[in-house]
Amino acid sequence: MPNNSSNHTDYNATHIQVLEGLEAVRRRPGMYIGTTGSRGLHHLVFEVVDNSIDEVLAGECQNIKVTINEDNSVTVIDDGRGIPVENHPQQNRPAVEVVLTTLHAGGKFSGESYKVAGGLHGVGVSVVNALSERLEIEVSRGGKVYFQRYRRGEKQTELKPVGSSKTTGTKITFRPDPDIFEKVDFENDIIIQRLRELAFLNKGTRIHFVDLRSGLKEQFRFDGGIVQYVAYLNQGKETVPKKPVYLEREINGCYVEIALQYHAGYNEIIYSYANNIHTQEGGTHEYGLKVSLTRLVNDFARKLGLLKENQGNLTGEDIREGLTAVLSVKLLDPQFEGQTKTKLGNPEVRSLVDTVCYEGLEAYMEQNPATARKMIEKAIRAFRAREAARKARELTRRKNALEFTNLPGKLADCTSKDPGESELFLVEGDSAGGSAKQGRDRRFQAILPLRGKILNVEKARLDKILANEEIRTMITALGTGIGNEFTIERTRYQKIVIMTDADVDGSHIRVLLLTFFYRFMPDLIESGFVYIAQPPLYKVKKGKQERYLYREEELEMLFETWGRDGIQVQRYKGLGEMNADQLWETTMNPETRIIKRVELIDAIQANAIFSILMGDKVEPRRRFIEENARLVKNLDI
Ligand code: 0RA
Repeated sequence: MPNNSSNHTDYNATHIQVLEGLEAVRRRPGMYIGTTGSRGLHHLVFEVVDNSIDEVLAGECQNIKVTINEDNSVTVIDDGRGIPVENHPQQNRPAVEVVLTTLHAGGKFSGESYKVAGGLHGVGVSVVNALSERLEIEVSRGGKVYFQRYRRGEKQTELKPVGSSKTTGTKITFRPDPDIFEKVDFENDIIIQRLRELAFLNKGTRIHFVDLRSGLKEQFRFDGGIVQYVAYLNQGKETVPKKPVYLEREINGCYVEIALQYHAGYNEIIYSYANNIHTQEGGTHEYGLKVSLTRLVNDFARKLGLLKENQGNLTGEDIREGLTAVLSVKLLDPQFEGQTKTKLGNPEVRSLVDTVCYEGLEAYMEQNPATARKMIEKAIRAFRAREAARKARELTRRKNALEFTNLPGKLADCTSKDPGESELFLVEGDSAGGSAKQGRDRRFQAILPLRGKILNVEKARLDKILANEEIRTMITALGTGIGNEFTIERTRYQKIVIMTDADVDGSHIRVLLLTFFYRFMPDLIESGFVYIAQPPLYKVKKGKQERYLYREEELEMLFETWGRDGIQVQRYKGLGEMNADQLWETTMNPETRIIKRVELIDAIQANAIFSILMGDKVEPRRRFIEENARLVKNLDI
């Protein structure tokens, strides 16, 4: 944490510049706070808190407390230096009064310390004052407590000492003006979220929140700062490394912090900040991070021999797959650009962040070679999957272009063209496929047989599988396209039912198909379009009575109620053992069947299992299959 307290001695009333009055703010509030809706309302709180955070950045404040009072007024207390109370030399009135009644007089002195300036906030507490029906300020400074009250930006009392104090700090209570704002009810979620973020970004700062309307209380203090932020974002996920990498350096007055960690998933999260403002549009700092990360991972991959000379570089996208990173820079004169003024423009910051990231991460990787290897291998897997998806896309596209008939011959399509009622059964094996074709209701049920052997998960990689005829046929049958071009609206079926045998091969095919959907068509799963058929395990007969059993326990229960005498039990090993009528009755008829909708969690689990089954090492795979034979088999039950 930078501490600039050594050079704040002349940081007093004389520095406060006087610009203009507050009527303009009340006339055109949107100009200053964006909207007079909920966003603008909450902006008032953040404006005051940001001023306290400026004291934190100056190394002068450790505690902030935000209270929503019962009347929807808000109190912000900090233990900073306190707004100066001495007379302002040109204006001959207390500096605090100047701060509260003059635009841009919040003490944004150049070259003194890091400030939240120019971005979303930084319009000054005077704007809050102008837009508040009532504002009260209490300053503890120089052994005394001072008090003053305002109404709609106009002072009601002179600044007066009202007591003594051994500490310093500022307490501001304001009630937003109902004449200005559409609604004056604060939402504690919005406030809590920002306070948590500020606590992460300013390590060691204690931030209290109290909502006196509901009694809700929160307290944030993260001594680990953005390391804890990344851990928070990755909570519940499997990660590499276990603890996020943390890099911190101050170069030429610019303080840079980076925390990063990979998780087992695929999405990329990079949150970047400049002077505590979330730079949603990125900017030079974020660019510097991305560029250096790409360069370093490639350099290191070559050094370790994980990328051969004749192989091309990993792309930034590959390297950032599954990455969670927080980047925070603090600098004296941040320039915010872009549509929403949330893009950092300072050109010098790019190479500073690049240096901090490259040198820091290089040292980290040298000290932690096993972790480095895992991180790089993840990028290489991403690279392969991306390549495979591209090839599969090209293949299906080319195929469609060449063949006049769009739909594959193996598909027995349904007559309905309404995706809402159409079902596609992906059936393991040609013989079961044949029964399913005979047994189905062809009006709305389509059948695509997939040959089991070709899809043996243990023998083929996902990229090979994508080149596989059957899988490409499936992609064409679905009609959605794949990867970036995937369009859920084009799906020809809103129920896609995986129908496989209840044995190990069947479970492997399910794992493969689920992994495939998860990686290349996740929307299909999120939309709830993917299902698993549940064929029965047994058929039992006693005299003329017949029943199908779908779970192992049901057999036990049956023996208990029916006894064992004269009972014939037929165990189904595969779908192929059922004739067309039986298959229809037990597994396909919407009136009588059981099908399980695939949840995202099932797919994530399948994907994890797939990775192990697919792993290069034979031993862990064998061990996994042995230990998890039941799990693999019951993955979707
Ligand atoms: C101007 C100058 C100084 C501090 C502040 C403003 C200040 C403003 C706010 C708003 C909320 N809490 C605040 N705390 C401080 C510098 C004071 C000095 O040099 O002692």
